[in-house]
Amino acid sequence: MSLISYTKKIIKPLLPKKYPKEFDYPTLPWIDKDEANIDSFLQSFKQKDSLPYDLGEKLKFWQKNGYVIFENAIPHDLIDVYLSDVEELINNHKRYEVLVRLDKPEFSDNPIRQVKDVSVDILRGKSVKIMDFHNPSVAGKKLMLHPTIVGFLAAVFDEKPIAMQSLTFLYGSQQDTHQDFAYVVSQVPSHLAASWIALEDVHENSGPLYYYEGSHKVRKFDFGNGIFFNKESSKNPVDFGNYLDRACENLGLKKKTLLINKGDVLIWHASLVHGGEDIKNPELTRKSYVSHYSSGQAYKFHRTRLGEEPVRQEMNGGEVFADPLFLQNENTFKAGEKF
Ligand SMILES: O=C(O)CCC(=O)C(=O)O
Repeated sequence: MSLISYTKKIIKPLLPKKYPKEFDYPTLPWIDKDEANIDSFLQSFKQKDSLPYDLGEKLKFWQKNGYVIFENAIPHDLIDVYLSDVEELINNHKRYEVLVRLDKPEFSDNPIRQVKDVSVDILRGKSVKIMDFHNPSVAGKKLMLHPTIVGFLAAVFDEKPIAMQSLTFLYGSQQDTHQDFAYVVSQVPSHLAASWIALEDVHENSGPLYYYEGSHKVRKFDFGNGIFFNKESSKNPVDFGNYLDRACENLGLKKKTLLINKGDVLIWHASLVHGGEDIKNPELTRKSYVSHYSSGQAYKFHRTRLGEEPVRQEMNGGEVFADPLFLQNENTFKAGEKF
């Protein structure tokens, strides 16, 4: 399959036939419903006692603000192994079948490429997202399915979390303000969350992530054909960003900059409004690892093989699917096995 048809196949079949204007209320995660009662939920949520944090406090913060931060949650030596896997991938890119997204004007006709077809200089530069490197990298899987993250999301979905995809950044993304549900779509669009793991301390001039506290409740943007962005939309991502910035400012929501340290994790709600600040010092890297998650009922198939039982890997009470396009490469970066 060509990369262009790969991209089309990822997004298109996951979208509902008739595009909605809002999430479907009955299918919302329990915590997003009006009647949600965290204290009574916790009485029957057995895993809470095995978590190294006060789950009730974190869930209450999430419900109000649309995100949580876990400081010092991920061991630095696991991060270092993942970074050495990334180094190997870039240095010897001609050997590997891993996709990158290049958000640069010169690649706009076909932004998704194989690493082996892109020069080391470009791979090491800005506006590059390494896609789904967790599939070959065992360390990448252990990061995305770390018990701190899985335990929290199991409570948010009241179900087993499934890791859908990952993006690895060496520099700040400088991405427009957005909400993820418009771009990352599962069969139940509200069953979505993301984690952002700092692979190094974040410097304020490196183009940090920003987000608006409590913005997961702003009224949804209409792309002209509903809440998802696709080729039939009459509005574009810039319109989306402008609408969201204005809506958050009008509501007086606080804009926060994510200045966290290596090993800290941000987890955000499907609808949290966020984006990437401008890079003020181009010398500064901002190494980070983003993963998106859904629930078992909303993400039953790998996005490139709808209707086909995926090859599942279970870890810490969460799951991730093997990449059906490159099955032979799954877990071939083995350094993470020692953790
Ligand atoms: O890390 C960033 O700068 C942006 C990441 C992001 O917005 C996303 O993956 O949805």
